[in-house]
Amino acid sequence: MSIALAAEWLARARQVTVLTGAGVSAESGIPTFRGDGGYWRKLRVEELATPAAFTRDPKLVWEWYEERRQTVAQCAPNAGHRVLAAWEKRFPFFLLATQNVDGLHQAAGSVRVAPLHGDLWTLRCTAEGTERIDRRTPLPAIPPRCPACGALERPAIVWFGEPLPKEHWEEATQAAVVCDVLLVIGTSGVVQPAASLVDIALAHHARVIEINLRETALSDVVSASLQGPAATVLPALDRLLPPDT
Ligand code: BJW
Repeated sequence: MSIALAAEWLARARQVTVLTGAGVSAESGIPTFRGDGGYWRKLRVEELATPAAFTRDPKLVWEWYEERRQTVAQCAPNAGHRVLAAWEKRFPFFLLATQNVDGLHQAAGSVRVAPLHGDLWTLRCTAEGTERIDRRTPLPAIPPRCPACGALERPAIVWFGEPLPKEHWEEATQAAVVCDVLLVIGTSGVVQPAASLVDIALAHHARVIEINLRETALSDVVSASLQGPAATVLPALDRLLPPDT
């Protein structure tokens, strides 16, 4: 599928929705979850990002998050993030639903963001459910404790078996229903319900354009697959669009 045709679809679109995954931040230096380098101390994400893993060993789970917080703190948005931030102003309707918790879309200037899986910098009290932002890394103590009540805090991130934040999920599904084009960038498409945005968009006659280094679980159903690094393909697509007026 040619990038020129994808650009043509985008040029005609008024309503654009985007779903991003870890691959969009890979060129900023943040490892993805699956495939090469997808293990941490021989553990898969499915063995760490669960309420049961946290109950069993909160320190271990926090050590994983602490390492990731340290990595992300040293990373900056890349050209892919920047194109998506600019497109927010280009299209009359635009929503960026992201599975990423690194905050790099927001750092690039994106405002119309629906963070589906939470935020790496927000801590939630396991007793009271209150949340606070703490960008210190390393944190003074692992696992951290709630300054108000002393209970254990957890990362405010959606783990397996937990529901997505209702407001953001509803916003994302609505955006998938109404969009002319859904861009699906840097995700393996194996985690639900985020991946189901593709089915929703297709059922409502949108064009779905995938950008990924390789074939994914979604490649067979999307309207177009563009293979290549997001930080290269997104600027290339952008250059093919008519000048923004
Ligand atoms: C590049 C690139 C470059 C690299 N350029 N590309 C239906 C069927 C089966 C199972 C389920 C189902 N519905 C629900 C489930 C269960 C589960 C699930 O999906 N399991 C599957 C693994 C089978 N889902 C859930 O549990 C969800 N909750 C839920 O459904 O709740 C229901 C409920 C309702 C009411 C009450 C209670 C419950 C929650 C899912 C939460 C996922 N959270 C995680 C962990 C967070 C940890 C953290 O961030 O700290 O979020 S999992 C992990 O995967 C993370 C990611 O956001 C998510 C997606 O991964 P992503 O982004 O796709 O990354 P990768 O690594 O998989 O792929 C990277 C891609 O980039 C690759 O394709 C590369 O090729 C590509 N790439 N470099 C372009 N430069």
